[in-house]
Amino acid sequence: MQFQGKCATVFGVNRSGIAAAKLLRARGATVTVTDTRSADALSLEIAALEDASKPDYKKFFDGHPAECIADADLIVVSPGVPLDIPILCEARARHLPILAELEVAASICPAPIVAITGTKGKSTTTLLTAAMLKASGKFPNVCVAGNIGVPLAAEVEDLTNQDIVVVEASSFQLESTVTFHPRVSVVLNLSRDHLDRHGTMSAYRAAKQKISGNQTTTDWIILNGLDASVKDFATSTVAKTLYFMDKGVPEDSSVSGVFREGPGLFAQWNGTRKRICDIADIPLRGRHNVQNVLAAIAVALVFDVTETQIQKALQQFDLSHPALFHAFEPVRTLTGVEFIDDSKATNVAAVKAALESIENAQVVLIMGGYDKGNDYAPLREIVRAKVKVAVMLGEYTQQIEKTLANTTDIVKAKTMVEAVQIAYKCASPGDVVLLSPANASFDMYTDYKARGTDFKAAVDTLQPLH
Ligand code: UMA
Repeated sequence: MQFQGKCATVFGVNRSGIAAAKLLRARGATVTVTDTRSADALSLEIAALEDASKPDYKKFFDGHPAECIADADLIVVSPGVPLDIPILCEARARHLPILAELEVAASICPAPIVAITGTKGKSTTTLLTAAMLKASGKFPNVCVAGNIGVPLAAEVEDLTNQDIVVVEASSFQLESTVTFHPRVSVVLNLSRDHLDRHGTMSAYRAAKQKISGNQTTTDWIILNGLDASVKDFATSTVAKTLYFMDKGVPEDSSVSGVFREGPGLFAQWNGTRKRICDIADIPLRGRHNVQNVLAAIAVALVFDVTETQIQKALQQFDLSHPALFHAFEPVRTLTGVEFIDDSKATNVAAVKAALESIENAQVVLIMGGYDKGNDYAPLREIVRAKVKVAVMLGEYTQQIEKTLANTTDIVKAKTMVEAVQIAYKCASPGDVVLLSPANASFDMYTDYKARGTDFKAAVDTLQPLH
């Protein structure tokens, strides 16, 4: 895509908007930025734009006035900016292209892209995939970007065609892509999430499906063969399909992919089957992480990474990456009660996966937060089986309480400290206290990290019970 001489208006002055604005200016565009927040609130972000004080750099804060798109040839949106705000409806009526920061960056990216999406597990799979590609030694630079926290626009100018990019792609980013064309796409799973933004499941699904819309017959799509809602993504792309499945190897030897059988993970490829590694080699807990590893192995096989290199990547996997924090993270064991921080579980599917991962223990579950349009019904059965008490945190938990009624005991807490204290009192030695909220954190916190940090702090203050 050519940006020289174009006028671009960037919506949202945060990580993505700043990176997009800098990239567009470096590529010869005249840039306008706009944000609903005030210039005061954005002082650090405006400083990060670097040359924002130059006279040709237009800036509109405290909202998006009509003027901000008056000269625009194209609009670039940050992921957090909904596409149905009036000014963007106006831009659409004027047939202005509305592009995601990911679209802009990917359109000039010289390196092949592996794009990973799904409702849960994206960040972990992105890191596992990058680790395996690094271990292969085939690429001078394995760049990790996207929803994981680093916009691709901030990285793309440093890449060459010898490198490779692993992008964590969210529905918010994919929604405004047009030419985005990954060499390998991965769809981990799909369940109800972000309906406050997308409105319907079919709109959410359509956004995710854009990951493979431009793929060709020489590209690959990797799909969860046991998730009915993503399995049939194969029918709407011409890319070659690999499946991953964490239960059993398909009888049909013409099905290619990566599978779990007993304690082993196997690849089945062109009619042959080989053992790649064992469950015991996976450095992360939980069934959902077996699925994430299988998906990453499938990508690795596309790039001819060997079993030995995959095993080495798993052995040396860096567990200290911030994206892994608050994701089923063990915090402390006190008087035989284990505390697990899963604050990153902002949807129902993630809570279900966390509960499935806890074996041979009863759970005291802390949940609640900003509801994005969730349906909690899929939790009823597993809550009845595993959760001895559910502690509702915050003021907006009526819907959860209604749906989980008669499955477990429900108690309410106003603060995290109170929730943790109640949970500790309800737990017996051998039980697990799990913060897995099923909701976004914005009712009480700036983000899920702040919520998880608050949980850890509250757990740290607890004293042993005798
Ligand atoms: N804003 C407007 N107008 C609006 C709405 C918002 O101007 O109508 C402004 C806000 O004031 C803010 C900016 O737009 O300044 C929003 O920016 P942003 O939320 O897109 O912030 P970034 O820092 O660019 O973060 C984005 C992703 N954020 C979202 O998708 C909400 C980050 O994903 C991502 O890591 C980052 O780009 C780098 O690629 C976060 C996320 O919550 C982790 N993602 C969701 C998730 O994982 O569930 C999808």
